[in-house]
Amino acid sequence: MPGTSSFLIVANRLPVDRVGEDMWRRSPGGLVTAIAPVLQRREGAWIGWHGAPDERLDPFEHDGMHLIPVPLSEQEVELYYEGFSNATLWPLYHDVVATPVYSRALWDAYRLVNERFARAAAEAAAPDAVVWVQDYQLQLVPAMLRRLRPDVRIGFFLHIPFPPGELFQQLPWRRELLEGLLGADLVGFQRPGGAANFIRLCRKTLGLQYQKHEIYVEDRVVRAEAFPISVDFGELDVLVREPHIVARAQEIRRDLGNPEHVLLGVDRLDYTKGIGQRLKAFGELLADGSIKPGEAVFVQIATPSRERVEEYIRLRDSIELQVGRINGEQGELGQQPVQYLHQSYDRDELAALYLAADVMVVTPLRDGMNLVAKEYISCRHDLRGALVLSEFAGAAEELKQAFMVNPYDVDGLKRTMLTAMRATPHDLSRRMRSLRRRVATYDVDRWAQDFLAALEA
Ligand code: ADQ
Repeated sequence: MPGTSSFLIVANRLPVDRVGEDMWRRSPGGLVTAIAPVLQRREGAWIGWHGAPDERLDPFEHDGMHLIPVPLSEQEVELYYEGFSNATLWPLYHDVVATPVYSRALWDAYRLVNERFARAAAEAAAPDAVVWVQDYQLQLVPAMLRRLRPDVRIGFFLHIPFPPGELFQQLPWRRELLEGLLGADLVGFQRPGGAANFIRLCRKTLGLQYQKHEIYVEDRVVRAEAFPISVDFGELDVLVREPHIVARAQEIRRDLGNPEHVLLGVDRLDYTKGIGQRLKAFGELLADGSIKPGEAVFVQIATPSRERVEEYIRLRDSIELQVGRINGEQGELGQQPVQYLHQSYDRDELAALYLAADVMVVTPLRDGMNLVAKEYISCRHDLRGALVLSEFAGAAEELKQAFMVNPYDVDGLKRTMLTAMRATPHDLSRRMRSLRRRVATYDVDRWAQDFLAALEA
């Protein structure tokens, strides 16, 4: 029996966090902001896990959205989410910067949970519905759903990089994953390179024919293309002009001792983000006297993330050791060059931090897009502020006017951070104007519209 939703989002998580018994709050983040209005307009539904293991919940309404919880057991969280998604796929898709774990038990759980999501979507979708599946945790869902419901139109978007064949081929279940994605009518990637990697792999591994963006799968055509995700430029641009944000930004600078340069990093605490590399570069600049004591402060905000996965536990220890060393060796009484905060902040505080920072340092070793870079740009209507950006972030494809770096090159990183700190106001405003033009025209709303237009064409 088909369901009643003509538009469905399927994602690992529902777009809400629990704030009390049966009380929910919309989760922060661009995806929710972009998709919530589409859902509300189209009477759609969102299928996802609600965040608590071993709990079954009935579908409920929140904020004009129909939400359909998918249950996960404690063990499935461990094997499917922390395991196959975050200890196998995440490192493999990010250039194997950590060693992926290949385990049949993790794969079995991944397949089982993907099947459950596909069944939930099949039950909720109205005849000929549009279903948009999100991200690496659910790559088998498109094919599973197509088997159950050949009538629906299926889109898939991968938020993280899609790796080159040399790496992807390591995966013992590479055929199954490619076939899973090929269940979709449209497979979206952050960069054209991701789409090209995928198309080449379909030819090489599955022997499929293709032309440009189209792959021929039996009697169907699957399109694979890039749709670079973005942020809500307009919302940030308005928010950051509000007096309480401006005042808070000034207060932050004062609390830091009004240094000449405030450098800022904002990331989930993840080994792909290059936090250690940027701290090393900053520490060396202090040690070799390129930055005078008290001249600059580095604020590193690191959101707690995946705290039960082993690599993340090790990363936290190593970053905290590094911060302690730099402050111990280069600091003075009452004056620490690195301010490290292992905490989450709300939109207002993040906006104030962006406004307070002279140099935003975004140095991932590999990143699907990196929204922090685009958020920073959205907040700098004053045309001040410098963006130091890794060439390995998806965002580098669009944000050509940033100060580009290779985060593996410590000397290059040091040089570029200094160049950004010493840049003239004229140079900064010229760069920022062009960066803002890009993010303003290609915002998150446009991203969702473009993807859905291509899916429904
Ligand atoms: P992430 O790896 O999480 O996303 P990113 O794109 O930078 O990386 O998004 C992080 C988001 O979390 C930003 O909106 C940021 O403001 C917020 N955030 C970070 N630190 C925070 C803190 N301390 N407190 C509160 N909020 C914080 C994945 C991919 C990316 C891709 C996005 C979207 O890895 O490459 O850009 O999905 O597709």
